[in-house]
Amino acid sequence: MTTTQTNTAPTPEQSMALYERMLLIRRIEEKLSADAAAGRLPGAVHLYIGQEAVAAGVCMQLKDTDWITSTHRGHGHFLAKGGEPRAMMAEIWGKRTGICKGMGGSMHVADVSKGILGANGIVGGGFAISVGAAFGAKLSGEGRVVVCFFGDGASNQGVFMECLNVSTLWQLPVVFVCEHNHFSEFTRAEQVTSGEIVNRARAFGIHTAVVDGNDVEAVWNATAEAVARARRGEGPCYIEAETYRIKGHMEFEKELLAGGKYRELEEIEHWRRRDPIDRWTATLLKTGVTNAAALEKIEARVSGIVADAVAFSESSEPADPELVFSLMFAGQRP
Ligand SMILES: Cc1ncc(C[n+]2csc(CCOP(=O)(O)OP(=O)(O)O)c2C)c(N)n1
Repeated sequence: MTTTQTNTAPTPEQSMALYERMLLIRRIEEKLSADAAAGRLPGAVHLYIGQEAVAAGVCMQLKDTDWITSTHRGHGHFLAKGGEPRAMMAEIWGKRTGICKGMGGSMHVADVSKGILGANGIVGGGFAISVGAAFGAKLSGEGRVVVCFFGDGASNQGVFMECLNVSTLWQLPVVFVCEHNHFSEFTRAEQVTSGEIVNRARAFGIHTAVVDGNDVEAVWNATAEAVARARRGEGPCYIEAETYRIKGHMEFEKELLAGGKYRELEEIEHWRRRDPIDRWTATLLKTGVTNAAALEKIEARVSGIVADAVAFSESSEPADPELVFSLMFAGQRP
């Protein structure tokens, strides 16, 4: 493992921004979870609760002009990169004011204007997109960096190796961020993944870092170094963030499993005690960066943003099915 040597600790302002972004992701997803439980939500959602430190710690090191590719578990990446909560909420609810006009839903939230090249229902679908984008970034010479988020399960797709290979060969400005949350759907990582994933990147001589993905400062620091290297033209980096998915693989998991189970409650409780937001709150209070009153204000502000996103979505019209003919068939009726 290569560790960060430079002092990249977040300033008090950055520390509070990291906190607020994580809280926004959490509160929006808690609302989605409640709506799903009440049977109100159209379609499936894969929630990111417990993994917020990865999206926030990585994306808040990026510029608006940098790009990210995301996964089927993409709400956190979208919001952390500056995507609009209103537009995401409306998209998930299938409304025409959604960021993809309600045609994509939860697994396809994208906003190219913010550098969010898209969530993706294809596991491992972001690898080649990010490497292609990084090739474009290198050719344009504007100093743009691309981050590719993926899960431990996705690391078993062959395209991962192809992308490690070509991005190293061509020294592309891409940072591969593996969110090792220990599961692929209902299967434990050790049942489908051999060896350590980081070794796959090491085999190509790529700069690597393995961090506690529930420690937002550790993620932030590792990303600072990876992004700086990529911007300097030193090629790809790989960050592995160990974290845990607190919610099910998807909402409605219980119905799908029909009484079966693939993990113990004790394990979930163990990880709840390592909650990234609680840990960061404790650090901020202990170091005097914040106090209870300031945190309450942030909570109120975030609640307001969530309520506004919900109201916006509720008052929006459903998606226009006719759009299928212009968006999916490029102007031609099949
Ligand atoms: C190419 C492809 N194969 C299989 C699936 C079904 N599938 C959806 S999510 C998932 C697990 C992915 O695990 P991981 O990459 O670790 O992400 P996590 O769900 O843990 O965030 C699978 C197998 C899919 N969507 N796409």
